[in-house]
Amino acid sequence: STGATHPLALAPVIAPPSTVDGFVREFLQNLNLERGVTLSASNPNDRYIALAYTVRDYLVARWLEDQRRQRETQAKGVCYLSAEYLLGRQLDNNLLASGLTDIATDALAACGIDIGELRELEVEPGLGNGGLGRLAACFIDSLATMSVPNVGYGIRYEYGIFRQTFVGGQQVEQPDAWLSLGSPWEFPHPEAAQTISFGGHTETYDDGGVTRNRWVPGWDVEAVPYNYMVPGYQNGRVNTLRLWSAKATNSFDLRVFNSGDYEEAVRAQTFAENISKVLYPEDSTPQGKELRLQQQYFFVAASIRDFLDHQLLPDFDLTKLPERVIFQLNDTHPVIAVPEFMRVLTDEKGMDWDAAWAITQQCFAYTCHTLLPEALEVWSVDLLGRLLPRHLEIIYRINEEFLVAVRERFGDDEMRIRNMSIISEFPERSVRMAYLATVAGAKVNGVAELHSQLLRDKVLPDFDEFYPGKFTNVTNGITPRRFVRLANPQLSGLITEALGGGWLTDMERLRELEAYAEDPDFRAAFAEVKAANKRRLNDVLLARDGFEVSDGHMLDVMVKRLHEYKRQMLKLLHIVTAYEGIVSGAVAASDVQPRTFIFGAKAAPGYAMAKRIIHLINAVGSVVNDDPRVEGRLKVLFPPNYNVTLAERLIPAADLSEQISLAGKEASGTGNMKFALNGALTIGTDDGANVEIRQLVGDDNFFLFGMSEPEVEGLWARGYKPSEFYQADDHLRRAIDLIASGAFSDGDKSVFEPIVSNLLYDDRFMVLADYSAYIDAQAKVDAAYADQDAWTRSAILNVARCGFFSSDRSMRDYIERIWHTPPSL
Ligand code: GL9
Repeated sequence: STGATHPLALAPVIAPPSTVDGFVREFLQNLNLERGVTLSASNPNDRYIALAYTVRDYLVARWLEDQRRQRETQAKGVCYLSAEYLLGRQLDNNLLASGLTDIATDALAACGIDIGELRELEVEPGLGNGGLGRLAACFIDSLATMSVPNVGYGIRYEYGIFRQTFVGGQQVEQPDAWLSLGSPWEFPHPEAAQTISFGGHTETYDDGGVTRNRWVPGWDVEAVPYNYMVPGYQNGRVNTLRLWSAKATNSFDLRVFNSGDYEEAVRAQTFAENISKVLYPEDSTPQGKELRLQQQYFFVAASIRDFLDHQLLPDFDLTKLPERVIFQLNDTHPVIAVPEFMRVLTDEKGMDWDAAWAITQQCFAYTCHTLLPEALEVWSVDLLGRLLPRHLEIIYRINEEFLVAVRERFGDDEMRIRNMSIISEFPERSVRMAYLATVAGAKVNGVAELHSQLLRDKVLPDFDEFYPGKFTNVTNGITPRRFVRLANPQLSGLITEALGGGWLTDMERLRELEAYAEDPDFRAAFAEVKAANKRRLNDVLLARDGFEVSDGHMLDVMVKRLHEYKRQMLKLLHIVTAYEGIVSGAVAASDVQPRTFIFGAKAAPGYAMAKRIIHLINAVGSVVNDDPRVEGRLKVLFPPNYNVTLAERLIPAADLSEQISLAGKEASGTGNMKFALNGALTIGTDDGANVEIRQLVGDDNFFLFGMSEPEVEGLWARGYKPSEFYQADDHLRRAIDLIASGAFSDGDKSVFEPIVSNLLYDDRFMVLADYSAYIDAQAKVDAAYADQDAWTRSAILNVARCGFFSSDRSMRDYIERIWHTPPSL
């Protein structure tokens, strides 16, 4: 209690009235008080910021109330630890969640402002690379919508994922200065900074007769929390996302200052602040950089401290932690939290090792997002020991005790011991973070049925045997609020007309649309929505990139990170084959179903092959788009800088969703779900969540092709020779020869030679082996598309049968099988 006596201060959460007048007043006040301008003197950025503050003002009361209640009830909650949150724009989402969309639109119109124009000014926080970061954003949306206590913890990168531009068809990265015009959605709390230590050494000391180890750190930085509201969908619930930003500590400054070296003081400041400067743009291929480990430890140490010191009541009995919290590890990135938690419980809280370890094993769970061996993070002991010496000791002890237990169970099977050790010896001594997470976690989950199965059978079979019941699956999901309601308002309107309200938080209700698939009027309306979405996309791409989306074209879309395993090259070979067929005269242009192929993909800046493939897509695009022989039939568009904002426009307009990874490589995919829920049909391999999509929508409504995962393994075992596939297939040979001839590089054969020879002589992801099956499946797509009404029926069935992929369902699975965190109302 503050000792307040004024009646207003006794209920100190004040929300403005939910009326147009109330909104106008709040908005104008924000222009005056926060921007220091009048309406007539304001510029568009002032208005956007004032609008954002106004929406915030409505949500804040609920947020403060939910925080108060959480402190009071101390209900069990989820601390989601994720190095990435790919949030997308906030304004529309927060308007939708608060139910203020219409009021805000009218209020701004009454001020002479088109809210649509302000919407376009928001720079999306791109604090993630792709699927993994977007998944985290979907999950916190669902948790808030389901009223489950949750804090999302992460890093407030000053620069998010780079802005992609094309120069001469090649990717050039630009910094993403997303904060430069202000950041109205965040609440900075510099006064609540945590001090996070690094380096130094460990020492033993005498603790009343017992010898203990402790850490004597070498340097530290401040972790400043920035809080974001995470509103549930029209349920009055607001959870928190807390992102940490690095700042130099005073002690750091002071020490250097006392040495009289001003330049050195400023340099030290920069060094500290580098920690949260930039998101590493490598998806699935961590480079083992020291700064990245600094980032990881920085945010998990701050988060654990925040939870223990500020979320718990002061006299909390730490042995009760498993009833109060679960820390979910989003991939290996936050796994250093495990030894940090052990260090805090033992070294700082004085708990004995066994008790601390028993608690730790109940308070953590781990999600694995990949099978690619190069994506499983490993830190060299040398680096880890230098940066976090005490943590390395703790990891050694965890490993020692773990291996003792393994020996007890399996005997002195040295091969197995070596395979299961958290410490690997080759090529250098290092810590396998996925193993550490598996040993520490109460549960380990993969992200789709196939992936979870392969994780148990291929990646961690010994662990699966050692820990029966620890491994489980939770198939990924996507939030229907952003990816259906906001991205596709017209489809949402049509669904609501048919089903009434309530489906957006109960997506299994989409099943009721199955009956409507048989209704010609509904099909016509559905087709009209798709056509309208294509027109809207045309407007967006025209304004953004000067591209035109022609009427009557099938929209064939492949959007995702550029990676060889995802096989953008396979898509490109299909395009080159279609093009070559027409220009060689083998196929009459008039017989070809008009198609526009759309790509969206960023390549990791250091991934040379991926960047070359981007170059080739652009090169093929400019030749195809300029060739009068295929005009009106084939078009290739590659808008740069694919991001959440563009996804929201592209996906609802798509007819065909390309999900064509080599079977066994794509852990889940989540784009695949977004397309299906927006009425695109999928052409895909039996990989990741495609498997489950196909099972749900039925074979008649899905274009399956290519080898299955066991067939892939079989072909590897027999010995894969891509050149044999090249020799055996005329179309394939002609497509590859055309690329090799320099037809897409002004006759210069050298430009794409590395791609050609990689395909012919290496082809790790078996593009050539799946080529002919892919071309056949694409012929079936053409045939199916010719019957528009039947296609629309299939599209409706895709929507009707994919309610399962709501992230609300994913959250229910985590809650019931891993977290045990019921809603707290
Ligand atoms: C990924 C997997 O590759 C995807 O298949 C999966 O859908 C998502 C979410 O579980 O996780 N793992 C991973 O490292 N990325 C994924 O998309 N990469 C990026 O986020 C770029």
